[in-house]
Amino acid sequence: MADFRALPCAPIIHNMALLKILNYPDKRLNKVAKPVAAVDDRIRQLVADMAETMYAAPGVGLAATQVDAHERVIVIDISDAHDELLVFINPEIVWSSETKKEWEEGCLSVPGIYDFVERPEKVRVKALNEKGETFEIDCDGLLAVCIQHEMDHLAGHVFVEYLSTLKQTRIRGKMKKLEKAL
Ligand code: K1U
Ligand code: ZN
Repeated sequence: MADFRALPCAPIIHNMALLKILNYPDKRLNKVAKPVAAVDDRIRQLVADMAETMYAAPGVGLAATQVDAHERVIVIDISDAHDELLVFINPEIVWSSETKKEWEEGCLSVPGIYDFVERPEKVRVKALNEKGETFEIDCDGLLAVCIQHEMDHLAGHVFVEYLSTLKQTRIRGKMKKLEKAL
C-alpha cells in the first residue's frame, strides 16, 4: 500500500474571488497590518484572491489592508503582459537610496485621483514569497514607487497623506460625492 504521506502536497487553492477594495477615507485603511506567522494555504488563497482583484481593477499593486485583511501581504505586477506577479509577504525595506524622485501616483482606494509624491528613487526589499522562501529584490522606477506605496498601506497610510491639507479636504469631498453616486 502506497504511503501518501510521503507525496509532496500541492497547495490547496480554491476558486479565486474578487475582493472588495476599501475606499479612502475608510478608517480600516488606517489599521496597521500584522506579520504573517506562517505562509500556509490560507495565505496563498489570500494572495490568489488579491492578484485576481488587482488584475480586475485594473491596477499594478495591491496591499492586503485595501481588502480589509490586516496581514503583511502585497501583490505587484508592473509588466505590460500582466504575467509577472510579485508576491511580498512580511516585506522590509533593507536599504533606501539617498536620491529622491517625484512620481505621479494613483491608488485603487482613491479612484480617479492622481498626484505627485516624492520618495527614495531606489530601495532594496527583503520578503518571503508564496512558498515561504526569503528573497531580496532591488527596485527602481515604477516598482520602487509601487512597493513603497503598498508598504505605506500596510502601515495604515494612504498616499494622499503626503499632499497638502487643502488637497486632502478636496479629495475627501470628491470621495463623498462618489460614495453617494454608487
Ligand atoms: O495601491 C494601489 O492602490 C495600487 C496602485 C499602485 C500604484 C500605482 C502607481 C503609483 C503608485 C502606486 C495602482 O495600481 S493605481 C492604478 C494604476 O496605476 C494603473 C491602472 C491601470 C493600468 C496601469 C496602472
Ligand atoms: Zn494604494
